[in-house]
Amino acid sequence: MSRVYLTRPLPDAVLERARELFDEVEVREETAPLKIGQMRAALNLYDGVLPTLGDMFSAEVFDEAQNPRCKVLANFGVGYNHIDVDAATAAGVMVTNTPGAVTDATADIAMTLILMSARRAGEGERMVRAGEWSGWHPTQMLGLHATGKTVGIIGMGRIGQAIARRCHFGFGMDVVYFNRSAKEFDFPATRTASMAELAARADIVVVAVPGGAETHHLIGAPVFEAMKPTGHFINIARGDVVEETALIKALESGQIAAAGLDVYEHEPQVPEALISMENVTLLPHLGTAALEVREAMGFLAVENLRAALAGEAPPNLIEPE
Ligand code: 8YV
Repeated sequence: MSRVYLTRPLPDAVLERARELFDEVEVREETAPLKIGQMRAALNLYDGVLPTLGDMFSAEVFDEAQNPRCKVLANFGVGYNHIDVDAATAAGVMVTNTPGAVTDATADIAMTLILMSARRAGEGERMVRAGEWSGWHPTQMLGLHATGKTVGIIGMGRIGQAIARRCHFGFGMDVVYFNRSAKEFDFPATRTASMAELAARADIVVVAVPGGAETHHLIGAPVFEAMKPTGHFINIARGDVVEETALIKALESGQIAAAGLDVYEHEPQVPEALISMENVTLLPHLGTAALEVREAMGFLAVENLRAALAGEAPPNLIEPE
């Protein structure tokens, strides 16, 4: 008898699949993150839980849920910085995620932000809606295609590599990157010795590192100080990877030209300072927001759950550090 808890409504096809595989599937209708009491209840009442961004399964939660019934937290998404994997593993709970399903969708959102920021599309759209038609001087835009521009990517995992390919093959951009290890490419890509070196060389700086304690405030004033004054900063990783106050200062002082963000330090709160700046493109964490992508993520999360509950190795088990 397998009891599974989905912490938010998922695509119908995913729910149908879950109901085929598990004896009982309960879906929480609200989309707000779980509260600690609800997390503890989920760990003690269900064999498997599908948490999403915001459901903070911390060591504190596991302390109270001694020897929980739950055997698997099958995370719906690639980022799992909202789950204390060490505490979960110590309590006998496996944690899985959905890496392969999110790569291209998230890289596409990075390109969306790069293009909107470089060509000031958001500002232009607002002008048209306001009945204005501005004679922007072309020098205020950043041409990308075959103009010899350089993209600098901090974090060269699956998503970083997908962004690099789009920039090189799609827009003829040069690629530099900063990563813990060197990566092999079938096109020229230069690994820099530091983020400051990357920032100095890049016209567009993109952050694509995983969230978590190791990358908290990874990007701060030193990176923005090293960037070109014509540079654009793009974040599609996690909001807390960037020290938001330093980014705001860099934008307000003209240290950097613009920013494009899909994630924020305290989502869904977005600082008024960012909202008030015309040269900042703001998206509401659209990373994987597309039906086909969410279905693929959901099927993978359900498969992780099925395998783990059946005593098989789940496709994407996260090992404690
Ligand atoms: C989630 C994300 O996919 O996959 C991730 O880590 O950042 C998000 O796009 C989405 O929020 C569903 O939880």
